Amino acid sequence: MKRIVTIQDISCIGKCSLTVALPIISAMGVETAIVPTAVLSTHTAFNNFTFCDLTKEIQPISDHWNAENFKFDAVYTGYLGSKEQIDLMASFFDRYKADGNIIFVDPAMGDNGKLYKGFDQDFAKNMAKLCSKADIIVPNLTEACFMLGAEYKESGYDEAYIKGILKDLCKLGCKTAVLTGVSFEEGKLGVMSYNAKDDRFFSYYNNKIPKSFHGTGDIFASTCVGALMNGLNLDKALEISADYTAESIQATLDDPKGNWYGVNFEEKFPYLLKRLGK
Ligand code: PXL
Repeated sequence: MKRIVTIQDISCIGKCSLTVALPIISAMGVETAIVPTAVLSTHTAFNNFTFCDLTKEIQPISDHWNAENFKFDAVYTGYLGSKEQIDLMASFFDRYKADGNIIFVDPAMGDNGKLYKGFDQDFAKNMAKLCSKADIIVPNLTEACFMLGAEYKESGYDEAYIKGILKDLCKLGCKTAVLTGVSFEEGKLGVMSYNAKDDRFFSYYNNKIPKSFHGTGDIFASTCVGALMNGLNLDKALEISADYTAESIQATLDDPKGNWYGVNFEEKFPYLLKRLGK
């Protein structure tokens, strides 16, 4: 069985970060080790959330695992809380990078043109440095623009704008950049990727669901890691991840009791496993 490690916070209620990565990647048949970077009562879209920082645990956990000689087929980072945590992740990558494994960075820090509470431009620049060490990064357009110091366009952009951003992301040093939330056509939304070595773009779209939810970027990224660990190539992994995320959003809208703070991804596990041929 493949083993990955994912490093991000636990938002106890909110269906994001570790509370989606752990169930999704496990359900896909992959051992999922975790390093919780912080415990929050909810994600940061709620008011008055509690926050317990776990930065000081990260290095001791890594040291213990190293002494036990644990290896990982992928190292996947999501929401990180500080520059110090980013620096710790850079060392973590140096220690656990191996031939054939995947360093996967989701620079989760914003959406819709704005950074989440607690982040600033300086944090985005540090995240860009972490991306330089990755095999694959999966920012949305907001995160990409903050990392590059580029102009954010909500809509009305053309393919040249997106291709330029993807190339600039790869110039940071990562091998492949994936941009989520890309739309060139009214009613369509998808992803576009660029592999610098092969100088190759790939894109995939489905129908846009006119409502956005927290945690959907985490669902997309987790599914992508799980699909890659199931032996799919990145193009196929992106298709399945986009479709499963869209299915989960739609299931939430179809549920009269659907929550505002996260999507019904649990309901769509049978769909996800079917897409994997399981
Ligand atoms: O889904 C990204 C995310 C992860 N973790 C925390 C968040 C958010 C988004 O707001 O607040 C704590």
